[in-house]
Amino acid sequence: MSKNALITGITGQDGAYLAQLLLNKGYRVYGLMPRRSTDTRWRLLELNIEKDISIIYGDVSDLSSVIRAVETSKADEFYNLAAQSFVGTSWDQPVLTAQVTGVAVTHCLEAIRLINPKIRFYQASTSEMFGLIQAERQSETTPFYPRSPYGVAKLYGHWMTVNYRESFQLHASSGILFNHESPLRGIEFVTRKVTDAVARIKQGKQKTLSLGNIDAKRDWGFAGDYVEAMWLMLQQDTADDYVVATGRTTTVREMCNIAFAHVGLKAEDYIRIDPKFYRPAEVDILLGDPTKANKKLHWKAQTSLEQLMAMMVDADMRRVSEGR
Ligand code: NAP
Ligand code: G4F
Repeated sequence: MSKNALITGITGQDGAYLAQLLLNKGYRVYGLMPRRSTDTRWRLLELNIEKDISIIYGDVSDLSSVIRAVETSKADEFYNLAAQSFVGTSWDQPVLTAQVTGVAVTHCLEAIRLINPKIRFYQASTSEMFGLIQAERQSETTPFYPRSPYGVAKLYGHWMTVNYRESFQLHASSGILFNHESPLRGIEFVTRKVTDAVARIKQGKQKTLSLGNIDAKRDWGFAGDYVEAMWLMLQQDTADDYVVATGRTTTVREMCNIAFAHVGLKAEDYIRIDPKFYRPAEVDILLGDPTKANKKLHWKAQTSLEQLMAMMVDADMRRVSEGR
């Protein structure tokens, strides 16, 4: 019998790829979508899956919305991907970030506890919780030290997920995902900002690219690979926490070199440093240790950073040439 899945954050990068994955597996997919004044479904439209999803209007910061979504969807699996997910904005909107990215996780867990404790729950935790890293390679046992209001809010959601698992025996898992990108990445994140700029510069529509701290290092993977790990976590007999990462770290500078080189340009000819993109506190380096996910979930990142950048630059070359 086919299963029902509820996804919050369905219009985001991961929400779109996860919805596609679950539809391909035969799930009925319900998405909680906040009302906005303009259409936010561009990713679902790009994947051509918008007609296959049942939208439930609501907001994760509104407990009644979440309760209604859980009741309406009759979910077997609940993936909480909704968040104010941009680290930079979290210093400008720390209270909203706490509510949407942090407290709302408890709305999801409470709705499950009240309506149907058998629902399996996935929480979108993050490597940003490691912040000022306490180990060279970060694993499930590495202590956390968040460096942004976003990281602090996510840490609250992470521990509430662990707590509801231990207190009420919920099948609640937390995926500690390292940075993952794709052609559907929001334009404010550094990889997509770079690939969009590469396309515009190559097509004569932009002259330079302004960035902040290009010495920061990230463990970047492909979002399409990472949503598979989310699904695998909920297929296990027991819930648990997993680091999902590639195990390779690269500077923003080197990522730019890869992206520009894909269209035969040199990054150094176009990059300008603008202090306005520096953050009040930086996460200098992230490098994940995905051994547990490799062994228990049989999951491994499939896409190299070179392949990922090529995929993103090619998509932006197409969009820019179409005038988008
Ligand atoms: P994203 O593209 O920014 O998507 C966030 C989604 O949350 C959007 O659909 C957004 O809808 C929705 N949302 C925001 N506020 C909401 C609210 N109050 N109620 C309901 N929905 C709301 O993020 P992503 O990259 O797909 O990431 C998915 C999740 O994984 C997020 O929780 C993120 O923090 C976490 N994560 C991401 C990464 C990564 O590298 N991508 C790594 C670790 C963890 P609108 O667009 O309408 O606002
Ligand atoms: O692309 P970013 O904005 O991603 P960040 O801050 O690592 O956060 C992303 O990954 C987290 C997982 O670790 C997620 F939880 C979170 O939701 C989000 O998806 O920035 C990456 C790095 C940072 O060190 C930043 O300072 O790039 C540096 N950077 C340098 N110049 C820039 C820029 N970042 C942005 N966004 N824009 C710049 O111009």
